[in-house]
This record gives sequence, structure tokens and C-alpha cells, in this order.
Amino acid sequence: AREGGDGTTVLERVPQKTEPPRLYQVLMLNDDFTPMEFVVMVLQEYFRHDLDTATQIMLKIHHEGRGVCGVFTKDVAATKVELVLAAARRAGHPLQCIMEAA
Ligand code: NFA
Repeated sequence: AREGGDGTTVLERVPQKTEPPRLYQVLMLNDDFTPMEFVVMVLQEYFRHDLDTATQIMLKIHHEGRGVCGVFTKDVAATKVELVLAAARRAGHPLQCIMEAA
């Protein structure tokens, strides 16, 4: 806002130069030991997928080696990775979960 010279106030639009936040994919990697049911549970509990979608993602990981669980801002993605790894270790499974710039 600036003074108009005649006692009025002039409001001007300032160009917004903030970029949208970078996004990160959270992926899980296949292994030979983690039970399919555990992976499906993780996809439902931590990524809010329904049973059908979680099963499809799990099978994609199983067959292709990796699959996207979701796409998030950096802090949220990092937290998801930590939560998944903690749950897997707690359950005694070697499941791997990583994040990659989208
Ligand atoms: N490959 C695992 C099995 O046959 C299942 C699995 C799927 C593990 C996706 C990790 C990720 N029990």
C-alpha cells in the first residue's frame, strides 16, 4: 500500500515469486521376506489407500521391484519413510521404503 498523493491509499498487487513446494515420491521396494499382508496393511494405515488399491500397489512392487505409495512434500515424505521403516523393524520385516524427488 502507498499514499496516492491526494490523501488516498493505493493498493497494488505485488508479483508473488514463491515457487510451489517440490514433491517427493515415497516408494517401497520388493524383498523375498516381508509378507504381502503386511505391505497391504502399511499401504492402508500409513498412506490411506483402500484395500483394493493397496493390494494393486503391493502386487506392482512384488512384480516390478518397486512402486509408488504416494507423493508428498519433503517433510511429509520423510516422515512417512520413517514411520514405515519403524513399523517394519518393529514387526521384524526387512521392508525398504525410500523417497525420490518427483
Ligand atoms: N515379495 C514379498 C513376498 O512374496 C511381498 C512383498 C511385496 C514384499 C511388496 C515387499 C514389497 N512375500
